[in-house]
Amino acid sequence: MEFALLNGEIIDRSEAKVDVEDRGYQFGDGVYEVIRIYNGKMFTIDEHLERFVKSAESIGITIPFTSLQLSEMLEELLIKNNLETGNIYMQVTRGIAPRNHVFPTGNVVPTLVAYTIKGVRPLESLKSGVKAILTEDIRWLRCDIKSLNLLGNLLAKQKASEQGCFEAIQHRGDDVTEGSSSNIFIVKNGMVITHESNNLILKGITKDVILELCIKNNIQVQERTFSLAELEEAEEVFLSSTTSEVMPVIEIEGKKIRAGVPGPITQKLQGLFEKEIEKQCGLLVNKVY
Ligand code: PSZ
Repeated sequence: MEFALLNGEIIDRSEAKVDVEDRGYQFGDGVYEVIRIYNGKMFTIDEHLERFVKSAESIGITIPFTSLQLSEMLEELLIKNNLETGNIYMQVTRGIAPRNHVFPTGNVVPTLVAYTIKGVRPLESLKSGVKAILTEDIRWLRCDIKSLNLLGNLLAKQKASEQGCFEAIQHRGDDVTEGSSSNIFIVKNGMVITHESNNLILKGITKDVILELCIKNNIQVQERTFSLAELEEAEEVFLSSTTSEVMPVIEIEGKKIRAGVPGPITQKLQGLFEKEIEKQCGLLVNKVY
């Protein structure tokens, strides 16, 4: 049997149902996290919980559990579901109330759900890289909140998928922001460059791990806005996310980057990232490097 977490209780996954008037269902009025599991252990769990609480607070939702309680419940869920490699999906909504744009008053309790998904590392793509398209970033101006409202992201990803590509790199006019579900990095004159973490992008946890790895390993790094022209002229391009880790981008809009092979700095960071996983979660069986 598979289990899910619903409002603090671990129950049969098939019994975990939400009300039609849950505000997450009707308005996307909630926030979420995806946490990567390697060897049955949660990678960067503190960072994910911190961002979860922060996202919730930023829309006025108070999660009715402490971070410690959350991590203990997730730990129990992992064990009960016997998850070795995969993800935990967790979301909290403002709760169940008669449909009204105005926030409900009174004792409406947030709905908190978590469940697990089995999934291996995308080793083939990590080795050979992926293709991307470009698309105008049509999303709202609070992309720093990990909101359930993902229509802008979905439309971008769908467009990429229809063109046989893995990711859509979004830009606001001339400025590259982020992927539909990833952060974007370029290498220029040996320097790693990625958009600063402000309201226009999600402050990726993988991004922050990569930035720290750069600093510790004397790879020059800059958090700043970069242009479409800089993207086009980049020596290397890669993207990052919880499930994609450090993913080489080898082609954008049909134009190959570096003759279509992952670059040396990207590969170095992939190796360092695997070491970081092993530090937190134990030895990996299948590796890129
Ligand atoms: O399973 C998947 O495809 C996942 S799991 C997490 C993501 C995709 N993406 C998170 C994300 C995002 O949605 C946007 C818009 N920007 C950046 C990221 C990367 O964030 P982290 O590194 O925290 O996963």
